[in-house]
Amino acid sequence: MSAGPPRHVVVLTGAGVSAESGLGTFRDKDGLWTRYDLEEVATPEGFRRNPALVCEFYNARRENLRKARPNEAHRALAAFERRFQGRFTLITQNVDDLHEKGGSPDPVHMHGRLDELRCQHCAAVYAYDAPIAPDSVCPVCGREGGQRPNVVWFGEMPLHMDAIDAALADCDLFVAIGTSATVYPAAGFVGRVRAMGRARCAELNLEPTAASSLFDETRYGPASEVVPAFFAALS
Ligand code: BV8
Repeated sequence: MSAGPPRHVVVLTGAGVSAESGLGTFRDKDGLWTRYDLEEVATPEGFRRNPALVCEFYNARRENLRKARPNEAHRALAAFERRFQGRFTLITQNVDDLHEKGGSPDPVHMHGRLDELRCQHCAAVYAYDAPIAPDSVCPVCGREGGQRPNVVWFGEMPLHMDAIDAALADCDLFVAIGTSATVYPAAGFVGRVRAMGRARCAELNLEPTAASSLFDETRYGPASEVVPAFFAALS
């Protein structure tokens, strides 16, 4: 690992980076998975069984997102990317648009996006911000029904994995922010980067996680504090 400034920084964010913007996390106290059964609202089987419940779950989260604003962590990541001379890849597990609203130009949404729909008839992916229902009509092919949130459910393949694999293989600094390291394949990224032996790994989180021992450096505290401090010292 080089002692100088990094050449290629890869950042992986999870729900904790958006917690201070008022969006719930998944596994904290009163997190989403403590109030909803993941199997019912975040699996293809759950959508087939009860599409109205899944539409309602995502409509409520999108309504919540409308009121949310990026926080200092989102802004610090975007500011670093603007001034950094090397390569910067921002991978997010989040389906919110707060990285974009905070100024990040091109986050890689490996679990999809809350503000997009996918038609199961013609596979079109399109932006939408109105509530959806099981009988919503596709604006591309015009067929009724079969419109689903463009998010990756459990048991489905995450998106952009080729680009993610290439970034993980090339980076010399890997930073995980606000993720409990519970959901794969994202939770396995730090192990893969360490096995390649070329990158320093840092974890910025509210508290230790299952993966903390795999990191060379860990900083605990709210993302809005630890993220600006970490990236200010980096450049
Ligand atoms: C896959 C999108 C394979 C939807 C999400 C059985 C069957 C099938 C698959 C599996 C199985 N068993 C295991 C698996 C694999 C499974 C998995 O990992 N399950 C877990 C539960 C064990 N993974 C999958 O299914 C993935 N796909 O494996 O496909 C495949 C192979 C070939 C072909 C086809 C398929 C897909 C996983 C994606 C699921 N979708 N979300 C939606 O959002 O509604 S996952 C969901 O959890 C979120 O997207 C989120 O990204 C993800 C991880 O959660 P975190 O972001 O880490 O959030 P969490 O609440 O857990 O933690 C928050 C952290 O922040 C905490 O540490 C907290 O301390 C910290 N924090 C809180 N406040 C702050 C803070 N930090 C800083 N500041 C603060 N203020």
